[in-house]
Order: sequence, then C-alpha cells, then structure tokens
Amino acid sequence: MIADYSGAVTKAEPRIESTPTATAESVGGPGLPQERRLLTTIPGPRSVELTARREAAVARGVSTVLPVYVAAAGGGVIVDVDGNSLIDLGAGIAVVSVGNAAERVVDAVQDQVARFTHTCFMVAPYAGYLEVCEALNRLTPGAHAKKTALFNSGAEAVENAVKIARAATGRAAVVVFEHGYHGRTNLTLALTAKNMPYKHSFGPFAPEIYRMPMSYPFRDGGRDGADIAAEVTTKIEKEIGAHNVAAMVIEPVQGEGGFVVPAPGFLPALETFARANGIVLVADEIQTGFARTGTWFACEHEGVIPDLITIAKGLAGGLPLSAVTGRADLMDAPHVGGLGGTYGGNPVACAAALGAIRTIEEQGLLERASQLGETMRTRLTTMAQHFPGIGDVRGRGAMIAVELVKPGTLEPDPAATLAVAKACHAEGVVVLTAGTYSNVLRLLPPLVIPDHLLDEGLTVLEKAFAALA
Ligand code: PLZ
Repeated sequence: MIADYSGAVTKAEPRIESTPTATAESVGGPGLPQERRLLTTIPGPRSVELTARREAAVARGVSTVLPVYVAAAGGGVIVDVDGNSLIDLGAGIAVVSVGNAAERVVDAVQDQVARFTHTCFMVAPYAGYLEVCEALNRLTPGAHAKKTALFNSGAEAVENAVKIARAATGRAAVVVFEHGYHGRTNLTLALTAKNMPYKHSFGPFAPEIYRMPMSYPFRDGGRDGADIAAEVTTKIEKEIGAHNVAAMVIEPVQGEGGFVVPAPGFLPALETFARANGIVLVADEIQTGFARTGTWFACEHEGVIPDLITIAKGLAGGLPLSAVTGRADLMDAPHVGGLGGTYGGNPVACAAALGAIRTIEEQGLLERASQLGETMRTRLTTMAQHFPGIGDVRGRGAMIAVELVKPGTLEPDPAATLAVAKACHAEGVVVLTAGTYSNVLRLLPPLVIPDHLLDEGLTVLEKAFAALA
C-alpha cells in the first residue's frame, strides 16, 4: 500500500505481527510468574535454531554469555523462547535494577513514544531532558551547584567527562587505575586496563593516559588504603607532574575488574590530592551507581564527593541513556556546541529514566539493595567455608562477587569460575563472570527480585560449587 501524504486523516494500520519466536509470554514485567522453570535443556531447541541464524548473520566479535533467546522478562526472571524461566542474577550487567519492563518505565515509555520519538535536543528540546538533569543534579553527592549533559552509552559519558575535564583545566593527562574498565571506544579502551578481550588488536590507543596501582585488598595483602594512595600520588608527581593532570578517573568499586572494593581511605586520599592539585576527580559510577550498592552512588560509602560522575546502566530501566553530572563551573567549561550528539538524551530514554527514578524512590530500592547484599554476602561467606576455592567474598550492596583461586593460594582459577558459571546456566540461573584474571563470579540481581528466587539462585550456585569439589 502506498502511504497517503495528502494531509487527510487516515486510520492506523493494524500492528505488525510479532516475531514467530515469541511465546505466549510475550508480555513481560513484574507480572510474570516469579519461578525457575526448565522445560528443555538450556539452551532449548528454538534458542539453538536462533544461534545458528546468529552465527550466519552477526559478527563473531560480539559474544554472548548464555545463548538463550529472550521472549519476556520481569521481576527476577528471564523467560526464553522455549518457555524456560531463568533466575536473573545479572540484570543485563547491572542495568535493569528496577526490573525488566518495570511498570512505571513501560508506562512512561509508551506515553512518550506515542507523542514523539525524537527531535534531537540540539534541534528542538523537550522538558523530559531537563527533568532528568534536574533529578541527577539532586541525587548525586555534594551540595554544590551542579549541571548535567546526557548521552547514550557509558563509554560516551566517560569520553565526555574527559573532554569536560580537559576543557576546564587546559591539561591533557588522564590518570586511571589497574583493573579499571571504562568502555570500548578508542579513548575509553585506552582508559580500560584489560587486554583480552577488550583491547587486543585494536590499538593504537589515545595518548596521555597513565595507569596507576589500585588498592586490591585480597591481592595486596590488605595494604593500607592511604599508603597505596601515597604511592599513586608520588608516581603522579614524579612521572607526569600533578599540574599536567586533567582528570583522575576511577570506579569506586571496580565492576568488570572483579568487584574490587579499595581499602578504606584510598578514595578519600585520592580526593584530597585531586582537590589540592586542581585535578578533576571523575567517579565512573556506571556500574556502581543508581541504587546498586544501597546508596544512589557508591562514593557515598566513603563520603567522597567527585567533581564529575558518569552514570549509565541503571539510570533508564534498560533504555540507552547516560550522563555526566558535576560541578556547574566544570560542566560549563566546554564552549557552546562543544558537547552533544544526535541521540543524546533521547526523549523515550528520558521518560524511562524518570520512570526508573520514581520506581527506586517509591519502592525503597536503596534499602532493598542493601538487604539483597546482606543475603548474598551471608550465603556466599558460608559457601566459602565449605569450598576452599573461594578465596574472597566482596562487594557493596547488591553488587557481590566471589574470587576463585587454587585453594590456599592467590593463583587465579578461571577454569573453575567458568565451570561454576556454566553449571548455573544449565540449571537456569544467569550469573556473570568478571575480573582481570577471569576468576570472579559476580552477582548483580535486579533490585526487585523476590527473596525466594534469590535464595533458589544461591542454592543452585552452592550446588555448582559442590559439584566442583
Ligand atoms: N564504565 C564502570 O561498567 C560497562 C561492559 C560490558 P557502555 N560495563 C559493561 C562489555 O563487555 O562491553 C561500563 C562500566 C563502567 C563504563 C562502561 C561502559 O559502558 O554502556 O558499555 O559503553
């Protein structure tokens, strides 16, 4: 049919049929039965069929942890195209903290998408963008005047934080830390520590990036946080010159690096040094932020007030949206037109973020994150007493991990880590791995997961450890 552009009012056409792989459960959200249900082996036949198509159509560089194809998700479950219902302990890498297809997110998105989908904030702005910026200015730590700019992905937020810091200071150098992860674009790959799979074969990388030692209590014998920070600041002074450093970019708890929580005092000492030397302290809270650790931002656990914060993941309930929020004077340093992008702060993503923020506030998800963290920590600590391969249990709030080693040593055990993860997957529990040595099993459940599902997921994990022994 040829569309009618004459200006006459036409009736809407019926909707396009949904994909033939959708099951009866093509509506997700918190109303889905909150149960683990295995109808087939994992992955089931329909997922296997789709994997074959994927291999023909999708570049192999984009990898997948668990090749089950999703039909619907919500609360603490992911339902696949074979009708299996899996317990979700990954939340799409800490994204759907408010749950998949959360009610307020869906309502806000549906309302927005029916009104307009995009104008580009740089062409014709809309209030949703302002409301997200106002909310972030309010929710981030520090009582100082703040401003925000919106982007699409975490990496893009980090890139822009570096741009802002360089414009504000007139300096070039950027300090990052061992085990850090900041994204996959060229500049953020330079900031990211780990070679495989992120950096290998993709260089050369952006210059003027300097990597410093990180406080990693399990691997540095529990060294004093302030001592390591002093080593860092000496290196900065001797090797770069503090007055050449635009920004120090750090995750308050390292995410991809393996949920490394620095020793107390490490972050505050870096903050003091940054402040004394006019260095912009950038907290990359892309994984730790937005209620994940039981506070809006993980910096708050140590009373650290960053100059700039990068935010993404949990911000918009699953829609792509990221932000840089920080001191108004720094945020206003780039010239008019110096920041932007076609899609940054897309209206649908902004609506989703406002829905997610309301959900976190109304459902008390900060407290819930702390509760979930306690449950996970307690269960994992007990498991560690029975399985000597668990060398460390750590994290903050609903961001908890175990590091696996050869018993009694610090020698990483990536094979056992992979075996445990695969055993969980086969039993219908989605867990993720992480770490410089690929030997960390991390748990990042949606904050709305019901207690019984988390307990069941942890029991499956415990059995996977038992099978190792
Ligand atoms: N900073 C702290 O955790 C994204 C990466 C998954 P993007 N982490 C998940 C992968 O293998 O690509 C992340 C992060 C921190 C930045 C990023 C980058 O965020 O939205 O993936 O660009």
